[in-house]
Amino acid sequence: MFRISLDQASLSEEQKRTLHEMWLRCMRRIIVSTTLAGSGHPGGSMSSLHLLLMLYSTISHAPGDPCWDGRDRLVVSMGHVSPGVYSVLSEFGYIEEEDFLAGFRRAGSAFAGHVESCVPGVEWNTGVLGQGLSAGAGMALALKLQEKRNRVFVLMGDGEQQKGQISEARRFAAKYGLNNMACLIDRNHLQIGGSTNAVMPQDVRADYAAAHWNVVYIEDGHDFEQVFQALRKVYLCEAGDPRFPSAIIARTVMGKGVSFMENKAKYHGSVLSESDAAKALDELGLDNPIAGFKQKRAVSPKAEKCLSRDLVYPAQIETGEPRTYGPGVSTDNRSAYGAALEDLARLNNSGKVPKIVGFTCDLEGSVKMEGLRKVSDNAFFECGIQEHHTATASGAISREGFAVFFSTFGVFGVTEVFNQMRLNDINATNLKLVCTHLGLDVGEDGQTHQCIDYISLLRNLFGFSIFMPADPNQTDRIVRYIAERPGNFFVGMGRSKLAPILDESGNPAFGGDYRFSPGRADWLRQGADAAVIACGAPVHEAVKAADDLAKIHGVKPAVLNFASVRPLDGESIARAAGTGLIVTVEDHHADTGLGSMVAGALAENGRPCRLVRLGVKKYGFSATPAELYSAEGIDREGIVRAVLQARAG
Ligand SMILES: Cc1ncc(C[n+]2csc(CCOP(=O)(O)OP(=O)(O)O)c2C)c(N)n1
Repeated sequence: MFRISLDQASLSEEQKRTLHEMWLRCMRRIIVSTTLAGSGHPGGSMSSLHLLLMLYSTISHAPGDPCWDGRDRLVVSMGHVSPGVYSVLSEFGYIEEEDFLAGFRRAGSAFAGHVESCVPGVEWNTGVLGQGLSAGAGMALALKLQEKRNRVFVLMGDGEQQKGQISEARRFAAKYGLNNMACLIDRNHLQIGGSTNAVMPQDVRADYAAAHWNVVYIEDGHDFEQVFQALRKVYLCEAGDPRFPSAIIARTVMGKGVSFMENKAKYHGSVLSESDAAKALDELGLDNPIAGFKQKRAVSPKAEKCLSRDLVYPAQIETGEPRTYGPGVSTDNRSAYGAALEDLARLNNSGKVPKIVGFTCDLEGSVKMEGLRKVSDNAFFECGIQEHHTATASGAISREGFAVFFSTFGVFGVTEVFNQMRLNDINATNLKLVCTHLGLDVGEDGQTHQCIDYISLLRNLFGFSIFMPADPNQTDRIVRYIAERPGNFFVGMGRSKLAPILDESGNPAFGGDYRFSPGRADWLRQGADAAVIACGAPVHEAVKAADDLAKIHGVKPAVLNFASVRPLDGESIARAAGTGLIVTVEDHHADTGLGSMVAGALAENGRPCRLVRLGVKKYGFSATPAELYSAEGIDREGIVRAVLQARAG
């Protein structure tokens, strides 16, 4: 494999010649792939090509073992330059050129329009601009914690610099001294809408310098020697203050190498016609393989060898003995979460490298992460009011061998950062997103803080389990359960103090030997006259309502706690339908949460049953949770009323 050491003072003539030949072959691939596909992004692929080639020539990597532990990480944040990335990966032997050219942007092929990590050599799926620097920061933090010497590089566009998340990532990387990372910016001064200055003026160099990054500017990002010298400067810690990360800003030209494409914003996302592609290839002195490949593309793409990544997760997480909160104890779920997290940190973070890692955004006390911080300060990251960055960075580090908890309020950890969570999910992260202050249970902070869309949003993410513990005992057990498992988990809770839920004999329903089991509802009360299905804080109201209905009205409903919202317990729903009446209760938008899931399950299974869905039907007031629950009819009285009315017809 072609490799250049950053210890050498400058590039040899032979290396320059080789690099030029590589560049020509990659230019051919970029032109041919995009013209064959009839879509794609040739302009940025060409402007960043010298940067990519020099990166792959100098970083530590092993094409035969793309997930090699000792590799440097390269995140291509501007995922639209996939033709350039795949071209360079062909050059370095990660993939076969022919598979890429025949399969680019086709169903069944791994070579998607924006880079995906099923292609060997691609570290992180991107395409949603502005998230790559955060992902790189998460990886760099992981390497620091593990005391590894590998480095992280992030390639970004200059239009992309307009995203606010990048400022968040810059500050985070500086705060935590991530001098093992560097970014490279393809400064071609163009984006889709034209000049970057006209679209949104920005002083990229000043922005990085102001955040304490070392800035290296390259006058000509198409001069391999200049790119090499910039990387060398960073490598030798000569770029500035060695405690901080570095930014290499390279002046480049959109469409570089084809005279009639250069400096034209149009070629950001327009491809050459076949005749223009022929002209471009001719200008570069290259052969034209388009006709031959057209035939190859007439048949279905070969099933691509997709990279299956080894799961990197702590081999063994000690979960300890669950805590039981007895009948007399009243505490909030978030305190039970904090106590369980502290236990986990105590049990797992005494070695050189912590296993349990926590992130929050200026809400440490409210989300009860103080215990984790006190036990292992090195594993707790205060990220400031920078939720977008934190969502991505915590996702990225969760793929590097840590059990990662990100906690904030629901409106900030779900609603605010939905797209970051979506990209995490696409990247198969192992994040434990534990959100507090859900729903009307937030109370007087009012409607901006009352998150009522957590289920509806998270249901869209195929990989997220959704757990809503009913009380402190169940919270404790769910937190221990998720700690030892890879995958994405959401655990949601309100704000109020809750007494432990008691079973029909008066014992804590989720204390002692109870073990949480996803996809299994808890039948808290048995009854044949109706079934009340609830999750989260309203479970308490449902239990009280059932007791009232039995005592006062002689109606005996079953009560089911759906702590596992996803996976959903379809069997229990079918059984509950046997009562003829299901009432769902949730502190969530009434149309889009648990009730809608139950409705779907009933319809799909053809179960005839009356269904009443109680939930939030408007943005809430600034009032006590009790007042708010009463206003929406999701309190004890509201549930009693709903059951009696539905039974009366
Ligand atoms: C968050 C987000 N917003 C919008 C887009 C659509 N988009 C794709 S590329 C692009 C312009 C990027 O400009 P630049 O970073 O300069 O890349 P270049 O044009 O140089 O390839 C936009 C707006 C996106 N992918 N992500």
